[in-house]
Amino acid sequence: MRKQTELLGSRTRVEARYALIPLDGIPLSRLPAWPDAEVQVLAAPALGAQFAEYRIHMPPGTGGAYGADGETEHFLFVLDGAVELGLESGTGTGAHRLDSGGYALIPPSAGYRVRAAEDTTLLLLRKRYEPLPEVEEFEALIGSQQDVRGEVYMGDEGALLQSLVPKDFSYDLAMNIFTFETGHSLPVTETHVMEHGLYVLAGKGLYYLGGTWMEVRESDFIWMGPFCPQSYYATGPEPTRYIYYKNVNREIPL
Ligand code: UGY
Ligand code: MN
Repeated sequence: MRKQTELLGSRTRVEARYALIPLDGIPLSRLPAWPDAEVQVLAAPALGAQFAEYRIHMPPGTGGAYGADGETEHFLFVLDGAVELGLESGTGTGAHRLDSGGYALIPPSAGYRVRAAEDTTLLLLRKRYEPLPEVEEFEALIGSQQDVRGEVYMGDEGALLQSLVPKDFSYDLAMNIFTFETGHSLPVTETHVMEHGLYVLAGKGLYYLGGTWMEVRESDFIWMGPFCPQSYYATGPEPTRYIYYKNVNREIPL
C-alpha cells in the first residue's frame, strides 16, 4: 500500500495485447467456490484472455471446491504452504497432499476439493478444455516442480525450462517454469499465436511486451495475448523464476 506521502506512479499497464499487473494493485474478490479465501483475479476473458487465473490465499483449515462441469479444466500450483486435494473421480480419486511447488491438472470430468493444511497461497488457472476427436481426455496429473528436470533452453545453460505437463495431444495446455541466471535472456523476441498467463516466482528483470521494455519483479502477473512480441532479460542479482501457461496442441480455429 502507498503511503500518503508517496507519489502516484504505477507500473500497471493494460493494453490490447498484453497486461502487466503488479499484485499490490489487485483488490480482493470473494468467490463462491472459495468462501473463506482471499482471491485476486489475475486474468479473465474481460481482459482479452481466453482463460481465468487467480491467486488464492487461504488461512489454515479453509478451502474451496468445484464440481465437474464436463467443460473446464483446472491447473493448481502451490506457491507457499500445503493443501490436501480431494479428487472426486478418475484414476487419481482420493486425497493427495500438495506442498510448496506441488501442482495438479484436473480434467473437466473430475470435481475436487482443496483444504489448506497451513497458511497457503496458490495459483489456479481455469480454462475451457478443447477435446480432440478420437483422443481420450487426460487423467488428473499430480506432481511437484522439484521432480521436473530443467532442460537447457536453445543452447543457453543459463536458461532452464521445466515442463510440468507432458507433451501429449490429450493436453491442450503447457505449464512451464523458466529459470534465468542473472544476465541471461530469451534468445529471441518471440511472436506467436499462443497466449500466456505468467506469474513471476522470484527475481527481477526486464520484460519486452509489445514494443516496450518494462521492469518486472517477483509476484508480478503478465498476460500476453496472441502475437504479442515478447522477450525477457534477467537483471538479478538473484535468478528469475517464472511460471507460465501456454495454449498448445490444437488446430488454429478459422
Ligand atoms: O514457451 C514460450 O513461448 C516462452 N519461451 N515464452 C516466454 O517465456 N515469454
Ligand atoms: Mn512465449
